[in-house]
Amino acid sequence: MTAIVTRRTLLIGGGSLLLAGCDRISSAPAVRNTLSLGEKASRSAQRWLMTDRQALAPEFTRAEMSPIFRVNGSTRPDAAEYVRYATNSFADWRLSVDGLVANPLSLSLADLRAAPQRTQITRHDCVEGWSAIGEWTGVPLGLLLRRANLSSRARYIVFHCADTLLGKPYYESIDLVDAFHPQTILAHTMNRAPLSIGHGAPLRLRVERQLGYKQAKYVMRIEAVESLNPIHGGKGGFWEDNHDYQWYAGI
Ligand SMILES: Nc1nc2c(c(=O)[nH]1)N[C@H]1C(S)=C(S)[C@@H](COP(=O)(O)O)O[C@H]1N2
Ligand SMILES: [Mo]
Repeated sequence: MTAIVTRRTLLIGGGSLLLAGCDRISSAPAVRNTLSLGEKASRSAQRWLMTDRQALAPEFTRAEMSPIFRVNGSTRPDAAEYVRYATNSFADWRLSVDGLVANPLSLSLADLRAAPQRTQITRHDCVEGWSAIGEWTGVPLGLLLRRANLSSRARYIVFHCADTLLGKPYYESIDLVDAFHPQTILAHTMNRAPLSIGHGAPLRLRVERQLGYKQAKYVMRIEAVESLNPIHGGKGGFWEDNHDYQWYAGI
């Protein structure tokens, strides 16, 4: 089940393929006053897309992929457990899916590769001011949550990572709208090769409607929770707790 859905597909009949940076342009009064009827219509379509949490992030072609996709943040976790898994090419590694689920899961990389997959070419935007387009393949998170039989009490999904930054564990969280978004995947493959350690091996989150720091690398455990308050600093993520970054980092 490899599905590549592009924004173009979504917009067939809508007439607009120009989606980037429109807000900035349209806020200038001179420009706003000269918009034609057609442009106004496409602008409202864009606005709808930008506010609709179900909307897809733009997808790109292989020709548009960045020749270099840099690594950022942790690039080689030094926790003993992680080093042991890495030394053995992650053969003994397991992803645990637990918390508010009726059927907790413990999945190997082979299990994850045997599940239905999604491949998407998307743009990663880091708050530090760089972007890169890469191709990601992995398992839709929603599929795992369904298999785990998520409780109706669950409100957030937390990603616990193998690394620490500034001596504190890296973690991230998203709500259920993003968790079940079709482009939210747990990627084990990047640019058609197994995820490298620099980019988060063996498994990382791709939550394409949000900024780079939400894309948790080195995911070891996925926990369904009712509240984020009891977890680490309580704000839902490493950067949210330690640097006042927004929890919802919509692009
Ligand atoms: N576990 C973990 N995940 C992380 C980070 C990190 O330091 N540790 N850095 C984040 C930031 S700020 C960015 S921009 C991206 C970088 O991903 P890349 O190294 O694949 O470019 O990972 C995000 N996920
Ligand atoms: Mo980032």
